Amino acid sequence: MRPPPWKIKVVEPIVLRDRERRREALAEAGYNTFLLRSDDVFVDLLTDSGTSALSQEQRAAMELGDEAYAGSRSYYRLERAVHDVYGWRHLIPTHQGRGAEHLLSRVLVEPGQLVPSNLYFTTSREHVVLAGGTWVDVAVPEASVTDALAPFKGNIDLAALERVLMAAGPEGVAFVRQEACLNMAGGQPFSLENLRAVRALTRAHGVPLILDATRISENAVFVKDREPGYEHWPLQRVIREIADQVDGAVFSSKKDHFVPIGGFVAVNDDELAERLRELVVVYEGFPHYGGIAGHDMEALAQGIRESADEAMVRHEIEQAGHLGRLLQEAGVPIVLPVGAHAVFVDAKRFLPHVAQEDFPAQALAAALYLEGGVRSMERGIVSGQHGDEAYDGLELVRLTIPRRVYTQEHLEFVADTVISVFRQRDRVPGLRMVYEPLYLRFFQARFEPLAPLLAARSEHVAHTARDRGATT
Ligand code: PLI
Repeated sequence: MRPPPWKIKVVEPIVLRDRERRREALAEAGYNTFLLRSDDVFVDLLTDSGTSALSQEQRAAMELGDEAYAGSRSYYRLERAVHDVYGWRHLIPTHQGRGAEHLLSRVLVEPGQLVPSNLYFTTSREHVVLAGGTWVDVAVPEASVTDALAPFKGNIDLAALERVLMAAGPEGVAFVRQEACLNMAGGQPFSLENLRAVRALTRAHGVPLILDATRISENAVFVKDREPGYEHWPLQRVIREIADQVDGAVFSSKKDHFVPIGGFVAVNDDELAERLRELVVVYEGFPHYGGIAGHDMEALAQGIRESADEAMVRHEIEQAGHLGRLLQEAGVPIVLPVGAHAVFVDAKRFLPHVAQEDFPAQALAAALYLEGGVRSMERGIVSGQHGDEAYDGLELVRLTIPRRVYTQEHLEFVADTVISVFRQRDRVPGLRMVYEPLYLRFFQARFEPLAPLLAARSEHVAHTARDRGATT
C-alpha cells in the first residue's frame, strides 16, 4: 500500500480497555455497538460519517466563518465551491444528509408514489416512507451476491426500472434515486454508462433523477479505474460528468467532504429550489446556513475542493483494499470486490450456525468489540428490515474507515481481531432483541446473547453440552 498523502499534526489518545471491561461495556450497551461509549473503544470503525480528520486548510478556513444569520459570506463561499466542483445551480444547506433527504422527500413525494433506487439506505428510505411514498429496489441482482466479482454492483437494473416506470406512469413515481458507491451493498460504484442510461429512461418518462452523491468522489475513482475511456480524465472532470447527468443531489458532507457536520440538497430547477427554500426555514434554518454554523460552511467549502483531490480519495480506497486483502487471505468471507469506504464481512457465511432471525451480523459486531475493542456496524436484518416486511437480504458487518485517521498498523490490528474471532466463530451465538425502537431501530435497539459470547473454553463446552441435552 502506498503511504498516505498526509502526515499527522494533532493526535487523539486511544486506549484498549481490558477484556473484563469490554465485556461489561458490551452488556451496558445492550450488545449494540452504537450504544458503546467511545472511551471504551480502541479502533472505531463504526462509520466514516463525521469521523474524518480535518485538514490544516479546513481549520484555517474555519477562522473566517461569518456567523451572520442571513447573507453570510461563508454561504457564498460554499455556494461557489458547490458550483465549481459539481455545477448544480441551487444550493440548500442542511445540518446533515438526512436533513436534505427530509426536505427533498417532503417536496417531491406525494402519498402513494414510488421511489425506485439501487437498494436502500436507512434514512433515505425512512424519509420517503414518512412522506407517504414506497421504496422500490431496482438494484442489479449482483448487488446482493457478496462474492459476485462484478465491477459495478451499484448499477441500476435498467429493465427493472423501466418496468416500474411503465407500470406506475410519471405521476406514480416521485423520483428515481441512484446512490454513488452503494453503501448497503458494500460501497459499490455505478458506471457512467449505467447512470447515462438511467438518465435517458427518466427523461423519457418525465421523472426527476436524484443522485445520492454522498460518496461521489470514490465512485469517480472507480469509473476511472474500471470503465474504459476515463482513465486519463482528471478526477474533477469525472465528478463533474457524473453530476451533469442528474436533476439534483443530496449530500451527507460528513463523508467525502471531511467535515464533522453538514450536508445539502442541490438542484438545477428554479421552482424546485424555491419549494426547498420555503421548507428549509421550517426545519433547518435560514437558507444561508441551513442548520450549520458559518465556520462549518467554511470547512465544508474547503472540504468539497479537497474531495476532488485524487491522491486523497485513492488513499481511502486503498486502505479499504488493504484491510480486505488481509481478511481474504485468512479466508474470512467478505463482500467482493472491496468497495469504497469499508470492508463488509459476510456474517451469513462467517456464522453459518446463526439463523438470520437471531441477528448474526449484530452478534458478530459485538464479538469483534469484545475480542479487540474494535467497533463496527451491523448492516443486516436489524438495519434492513422495515416494518412487518420479511427480510432475507444481505447480512453484513461493516468495518468503516474514517478518512485520514488510522494508520496501516491500526488496520492490521483490526484484521488480527477479525481473524481471531473467525478462528473461534463457533463460540459466537445469536442474539435476541429486547428493545425495538419505532424508527431506524438499528441505532438504539438492545439485545441479549442466546448463550455466553466468546465464552471461556470450559464455559463454552458446558453450554454446548447443555444444548445437546447432556448433563455436565
Ligand atoms: O448521516 P447523515 O444524515 O449525514 O446522512 C445520511 C446518509 C445518506 N446517504 C448515504 C448514502 C449515507 O451513507 C448516509 C449516512 N451514512 C451513515 C451515517 C453511515 O454510517 O454510512
